[in-house]
Amino acid sequence: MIRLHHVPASRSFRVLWMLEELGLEAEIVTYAIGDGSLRAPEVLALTPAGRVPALEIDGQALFESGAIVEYLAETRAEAGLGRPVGHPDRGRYLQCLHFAETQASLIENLNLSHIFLRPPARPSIPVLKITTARLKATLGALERLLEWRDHLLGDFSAADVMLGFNLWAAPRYVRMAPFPALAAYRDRLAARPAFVAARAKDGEQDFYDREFYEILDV
Ligand SMILES: N[C@@H](CCC(=O)N[C@@H](CS)C(=O)NCC(=O)O)C(=O)O
Repeated sequence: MIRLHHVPASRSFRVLWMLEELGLEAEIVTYAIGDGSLRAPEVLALTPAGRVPALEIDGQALFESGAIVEYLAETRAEAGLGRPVGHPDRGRYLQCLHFAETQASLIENLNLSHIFLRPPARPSIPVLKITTARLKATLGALERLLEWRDHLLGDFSAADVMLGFNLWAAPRYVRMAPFPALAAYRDRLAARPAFVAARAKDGEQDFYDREFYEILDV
Protein backbone atom coordinates (compact mmCIF):
# COMPACT_ATOMS: atom_id res chain seq x y z
CA MET A 1 0.00 0.00 0.00
CA ILE A 2 1.28 3.46 -0.91
CA ARG A 3 -0.47 6.51 0.59
CA LEU A 4 0.29 10.10 -0.42
CA HIS A 5 -0.63 13.01 1.85
CA HIS A 6 -1.37 15.79 -0.56
CA VAL A 7 -2.48 19.39 -1.04
CA PRO A 8 -3.58 20.13 -4.63
CA ALA A 9 -1.00 22.08 -6.67
CA SER A 10 1.50 22.05 -3.80
CA ARG A 11 4.91 20.38 -3.65
CA SER A 12 3.18 17.03 -3.08
CA PHE A 13 2.31 17.21 -6.78
CA ARG A 14 5.96 16.31 -7.42
CA VAL A 15 5.40 12.98 -5.69
CA LEU A 16 2.06 12.40 -7.39
CA TRP A 17 3.75 12.98 -10.76
CA MET A 18 6.71 10.78 -9.87
CA LEU A 19 4.38 7.94 -8.82
CA GLU A 20 2.68 8.20 -12.21
CA GLU A 21 6.04 8.18 -14.03
CA LEU A 22 6.78 4.93 -12.19
CA GLY A 23 3.34 3.40 -12.73
CA LEU A 24 2.70 3.13 -8.96
CA GLU A 25 -0.86 3.22 -7.61
CA ALA A 26 -1.37 5.24 -4.44
CA GLU A 27 -4.18 6.23 -2.15
CA ILE A 28 -4.35 10.02 -1.95
CA VAL A 29 -5.33 11.80 1.25
CA THR A 30 -6.08 15.44 0.48
CA TYR A 31 -5.71 18.42 2.85
CA ALA A 32 -6.15 22.18 2.56
CA ILE A 33 -3.59 24.74 3.74
CA GLY A 34 -4.97 26.92 6.48
CA ASP A 35 -7.90 24.84 7.72
CA GLY A 36 -5.84 23.21 10.47
CA SER A 37 -6.01 19.72 8.94
CA LEU A 38 -2.22 19.58 8.53
CA ARG A 39 -1.80 20.18 12.27
CA ALA A 40 -3.76 17.09 13.36
CA PRO A 41 -1.64 14.83 15.62
CA GLU A 42 -1.89 11.87 13.24
CA VAL A 43 -0.54 14.06 10.41
CA LEU A 44 2.25 15.51 12.56
CA ALA A 45 3.25 11.94 13.38
CA LEU A 46 3.98 11.47 9.66
CA THR A 47 5.35 14.93 8.82
CA PRO A 48 6.48 16.80 11.94
CA ALA A 49 6.38 20.31 10.43
CA GLY A 50 2.79 19.70 9.27
CA ARG A 51 3.74 20.00 5.63
CA VAL A 52 3.08 17.97 2.52
CA PRO A 53 4.12 15.78 0.92
CA ALA A 54 4.30 12.80 3.21
CA LEU A 55 4.45 9.38 1.62
CA GLU A 56 3.71 6.07 3.31
CA ILE A 57 5.63 3.47 1.35
CA ASP A 58 7.66 0.32 1.92
CA GLY A 59 6.62 0.17 5.59
CA GLN A 60 7.74 3.68 6.48
CA ALA A 61 6.54 7.29 6.30
CA LEU A 62 8.75 9.82 4.51
CA PHE A 63 8.50 13.61 4.25
CA GLU A 64 10.44 16.20 2.12
CA SER A 65 9.56 16.07 -1.56
CA GLY A 66 13.20 15.95 -2.67
CA ALA A 67 14.00 13.01 -0.43
CA ILE A 68 10.87 11.16 -1.56
CA VAL A 69 11.51 11.77 -5.27
CA GLU A 70 15.12 10.65 -4.87
CA TYR A 71 14.04 7.59 -2.85
CA LEU A 72 11.53 6.59 -5.51
CA ALA A 73 14.10 7.04 -8.29
CA GLU A 74 16.65 4.93 -6.40
CA THR A 75 14.38 2.16 -5.20
CA ARG A 76 12.61 1.88 -8.57
CA ALA A 77 15.86 2.32 -10.49
CA GLU A 78 14.71 0.22 -13.45
CA ALA A 79 12.68 3.24 -14.64
CA GLY A 80 15.94 5.13 -15.22
CA LEU A 81 14.76 8.38 -13.59
CA GLY A 82 17.70 8.67 -11.18
CA ARG A 83 21.38 9.16 -11.86
CA PRO A 84 23.18 6.71 -9.55
CA VAL A 85 26.60 7.12 -7.97
CA GLY A 86 29.18 6.77 -10.73
CA HIS A 87 26.89 8.15 -13.44
CA PRO A 88 28.56 11.05 -15.30
CA ASP A 89 25.52 13.28 -14.60
CA ARG A 90 25.33 12.40 -10.89
CA GLY A 91 26.64 15.77 -9.69
CA ARG A 92 24.41 17.87 -11.92
CA TYR A 93 21.45 15.61 -11.07
CA LEU A 94 21.86 16.23 -7.32
CA GLN A 95 22.41 19.94 -7.97
CA CYS A 96 19.11 20.20 -9.89
CA LEU A 97 17.20 18.21 -7.27
CA HIS A 98 18.34 20.61 -4.55
CA PHE A 99 18.14 23.78 -6.65
CA ALA A 100 14.43 23.00 -6.95
CA GLU A 101 14.00 23.82 -3.28
CA THR A 102 16.09 27.02 -3.50
CA GLN A 103 13.60 28.14 -6.11
CA ALA A 104 10.52 26.76 -4.34
CA SER A 105 11.43 28.49 -1.08
CA LEU A 106 11.44 31.83 -2.95
CA ILE A 107 7.99 31.01 -4.33
CA GLU A 108 6.87 30.01 -0.84
CA ASN A 109 8.03 33.37 0.56
CA LEU A 110 6.11 35.17 -2.16
CA ASN A 111 3.04 33.02 -1.43
CA LEU A 112 3.28 34.08 2.22
CA SER A 113 3.61 37.78 1.41
CA HIS A 114 1.08 37.99 -1.41
CA ILE A 115 -1.54 35.48 -0.28
CA PHE A 116 -1.33 34.16 3.24
CA LEU A 117 -0.47 37.34 5.17
CA ARG A 118 -3.66 38.87 6.53
CA PRO A 119 -4.27 42.50 7.61
CA PRO A 120 -3.18 44.22 9.75
CA ALA A 121 0.07 42.46 8.83
CA ARG A 122 1.56 44.00 5.66
CA PRO A 123 4.23 42.57 3.39
CA SER A 124 7.53 44.39 3.17
CA ILE A 125 7.83 45.90 -0.33
CA PRO A 126 11.67 45.75 -0.38
CA VAL A 127 11.56 42.09 0.67
CA LEU A 128 8.96 41.36 -2.03
CA LYS A 129 11.14 43.08 -4.64
CA ILE A 130 14.31 41.26 -3.58
CA THR A 131 12.57 37.89 -3.43
CA THR A 132 10.98 38.40 -6.86
CA ALA A 133 14.36 39.41 -8.33
CA ARG A 134 15.94 36.31 -6.81
CA LEU A 135 13.21 34.11 -8.27
CA LYS A 136 13.78 35.75 -11.66
CA ALA A 137 17.49 34.99 -11.40
CA THR A 138 16.79 31.30 -10.79
CA LEU A 139 14.51 31.25 -13.84
CA GLY A 140 17.26 32.91 -15.89
CA ALA A 141 19.70 30.19 -14.86
CA LEU A 142 17.26 27.49 -15.99
CA GLU A 143 16.51 29.34 -19.23
CA ARG A 144 20.21 29.30 -20.15
CA LEU A 145 20.39 25.57 -19.41
CA LEU A 146 17.28 24.70 -21.41
CA GLU A 147 18.15 26.81 -24.45
CA TRP A 148 20.21 23.93 -25.74
CA ARG A 149 18.65 20.79 -24.27
CA ASP A 150 15.17 19.31 -23.95
CA HIS A 151 15.47 18.42 -20.26
CA LEU A 152 17.76 19.43 -17.42
CA LEU A 153 20.11 16.52 -18.01
CA GLY A 154 19.29 15.89 -21.66
CA ASP A 155 16.96 12.94 -21.12
CA PHE A 156 14.02 13.25 -18.71
CA SER A 157 14.88 12.49 -15.08
CA ALA A 158 13.55 12.93 -11.55
CA ALA A 159 15.28 16.34 -11.53
CA ASP A 160 12.70 17.52 -14.08
CA VAL A 161 9.91 16.47 -11.72
CA MET A 162 11.46 18.49 -8.88
CA LEU A 163 12.29 21.65 -10.82
CA GLY A 164 9.65 21.41 -13.52
CA PHE A 165 6.84 21.54 -10.96
CA ASN A 166 7.97 25.05 -9.94
CA LEU A 167 7.16 26.35 -13.41
CA TRP A 168 3.47 26.18 -12.63
CA ALA A 169 3.84 28.55 -9.66
CA ALA A 170 6.65 30.94 -10.63
CA PRO A 171 4.58 32.67 -13.38
CA ARG A 172 2.24 34.00 -10.66
CA TYR A 173 5.08 36.33 -9.66
CA VAL A 174 7.46 36.70 -12.62
CA ARG A 175 6.48 37.54 -16.21
CA MET A 176 7.67 34.65 -18.34
CA ALA A 177 8.08 36.43 -21.71
CA PRO A 178 11.89 36.63 -21.33
CA PHE A 179 12.05 32.85 -20.85
CA PRO A 180 10.91 31.17 -24.11
CA ALA A 181 13.01 28.04 -23.55
CA LEU A 182 11.30 27.57 -20.19
CA ALA A 183 7.88 27.93 -21.79
CA ALA A 184 8.74 25.23 -24.36
CA TYR A 185 10.17 23.02 -21.61
CA ARG A 186 6.98 23.42 -19.55
CA ASP A 187 4.91 22.42 -22.59
CA ARG A 188 7.10 19.32 -23.06
CA LEU A 189 6.60 18.33 -19.42
CA ALA A 190 2.85 19.01 -19.56
CA ALA A 191 2.53 16.67 -22.57
CA ARG A 192 3.96 13.69 -20.69
CA PRO A 193 1.25 11.06 -20.10
CA ALA A 194 2.34 10.72 -16.46
CA PHE A 195 1.98 14.47 -15.94
CA VAL A 196 -1.49 14.44 -17.49
CA ALA A 197 -2.48 11.48 -15.28
CA ALA A 198 -1.12 13.22 -12.17
CA ARG A 199 -3.00 16.42 -13.01
CA ALA A 200 -6.21 14.41 -13.29
CA LYS A 201 -5.68 13.17 -9.71
CA ASP A 202 -4.30 16.43 -8.29
CA GLY A 203 -7.51 18.31 -7.39
CA GLU A 204 -8.14 22.04 -7.61
CA GLN A 205 -5.85 24.48 -5.84
CA ASP A 206 -7.64 27.03 -3.67
CA PHE A 207 -4.92 29.51 -2.70
CA TYR A 208 -4.12 31.48 -5.87
CA ASP A 209 -7.03 33.71 -6.86
CA ARG A 210 -5.14 35.68 -9.56
CA GLU A 211 -3.14 34.74 -12.62
CA PHE A 212 -0.44 37.26 -11.70
CA TYR A 213 0.44 39.09 -8.50
CA GLU A 214 1.91 42.56 -9.00
CA ILE A 215 3.97 44.18 -6.26
CA LEU A 216 1.64 46.94 -5.18
CA ASP A 217 3.87 49.67 -3.82
CA VAL A 218 1.22 51.48 -1.76
N1 LIG B 1 10.91 21.31 1.68
C1 LIG B 1 9.61 20.74 1.88
C2 LIG B 1 8.58 21.83 1.93
C3 LIG B 1 7.19 21.29 2.16
C4 LIG B 1 6.16 22.43 2.22
O1 LIG B 1 6.43 23.53 2.72
N2 LIG B 1 4.95 22.15 1.74
C5 LIG B 1 3.91 23.14 1.77
C6 LIG B 1 3.05 23.02 0.52
S1 LIG B 1 3.97 23.45 -0.93
C7 LIG B 1 3.01 22.90 2.96
O2 LIG B 1 2.72 21.77 3.29
N3 LIG B 1 2.55 23.96 3.62
C8 LIG B 1 1.64 23.84 4.70
C9 LIG B 1 1.85 24.88 5.74
O3 LIG B 1 2.81 25.66 5.62
O4 LIG B 1 1.06 24.90 6.67
C10 LIG B 1 9.33 19.74 0.77
O5 LIG B 1 9.87 19.92 -0.33
O6 LIG B 1 8.60 18.76 0.99
